Amino acid sequence: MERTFVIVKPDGVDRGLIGEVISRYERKGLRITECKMLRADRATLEKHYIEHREKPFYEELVSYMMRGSILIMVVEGNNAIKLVRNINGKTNPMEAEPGTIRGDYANSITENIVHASDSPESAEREISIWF
Ligand SMILES: Nc1nc2c(ncn2[C@@H]2O[C@H](COP(=O)(O)OP(=O)(O)OP(=O)(O)O)[C@@H](O)[C@H]2O)c(=O)[nH]1
Ligand SMILES: [Mg+2]
Repeated sequence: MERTFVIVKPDGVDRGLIGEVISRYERKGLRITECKMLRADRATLEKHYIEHREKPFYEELVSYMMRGSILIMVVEGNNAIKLVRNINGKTNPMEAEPGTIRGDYANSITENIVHASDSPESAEREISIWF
């Protein structure tokens, strides 16, 4: 059993895609074990995105994530980390396959609907930041 940390980002919430995102994880046999709606503050986002702090898109990313409400959750199941990233699709919407969340709904590399942890270490680090 594995757990991962997921965010439905402000564009996903504004576009009414919370149910769509959650149902895709649930249909794959994963379970939502924690869930909360909130407005993210800069200090929390700076911790969450520490690996990207020197990147040219960092400020745009943090501003976008503060633009509206987000839904944070913990998703559990066998191989949850890899399965959720497969369901989300590639970061760049031009490379994300149809049938993935980003492939079906995103057209911008910044505004790409969802976040999910990329390793067990990131998952535990991110869960402890947000919950
Ligand atoms: N504008 C811009 N935004 C980017 C770029 N790369 C990443 N981002 C944004 O920064 C977020 C985090 O980047 P990564 O961690 O590399 O991508 P990821 O693991 O597929 O996405 P997350 O699940 O959100 O972490 C992405 O989801 C995008 O919102 C880029 O080259 N340009
Ligand atoms: Mg990432």
